[in-house]
Amino acid sequence: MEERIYNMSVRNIIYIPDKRLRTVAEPVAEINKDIHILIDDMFETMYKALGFGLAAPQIGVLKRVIVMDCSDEEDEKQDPIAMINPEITFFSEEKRAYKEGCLSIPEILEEIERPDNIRVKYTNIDGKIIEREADGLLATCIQHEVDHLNGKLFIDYLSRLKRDRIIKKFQKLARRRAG
Ligand code: GNR
Ligand code: NI
Repeated sequence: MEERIYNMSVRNIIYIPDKRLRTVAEPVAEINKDIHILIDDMFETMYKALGFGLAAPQIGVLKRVIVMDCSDEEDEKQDPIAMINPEITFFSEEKRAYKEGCLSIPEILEEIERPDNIRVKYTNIDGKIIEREADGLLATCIQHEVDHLNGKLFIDYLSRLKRDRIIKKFQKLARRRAG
């Protein structure tokens, strides 16, 4: 087996209204070196941006891959989790609200209510199928990231008025960037 050393790189995060954030991502068919490089780069990008999670479409890669680290600053250790082809197999009736943000919608924070407890099935970086439970912030993060793979964003849970205001603001910013 070929082993090569490479440097992880921070990739560019894309913002709304980029259409790639509204596209359903493709399942990963084979876990190969390209997927490992993608995941390493996603962690590097997420940690640099100080996010709790990142989905591949946010760096313009339309594949069903997400990374997360919901450990808080007081935790001694990091808790990096990568999921390939994640599927949520159970949602609790009980809900919980968190102030959510998204690296693709900078500086917008809104309280969003979601199921508090979930089960998620996914393939890990070693190609093993894992099924686990999650609650609290991790459950929220997994739901937020899986939504990205389906072209869904947290602002879709807001009232239409609020959502349209946010979209307009970012359309204006994009026009200004394009000159
Ligand atoms: O950094 C992020 N914070 C966050 C806060 C509450 C619920 C979900 C998240 S995920 C987000 C990073 C991001 O945009 N992931 O897609
Ligand atoms: Ni996000």
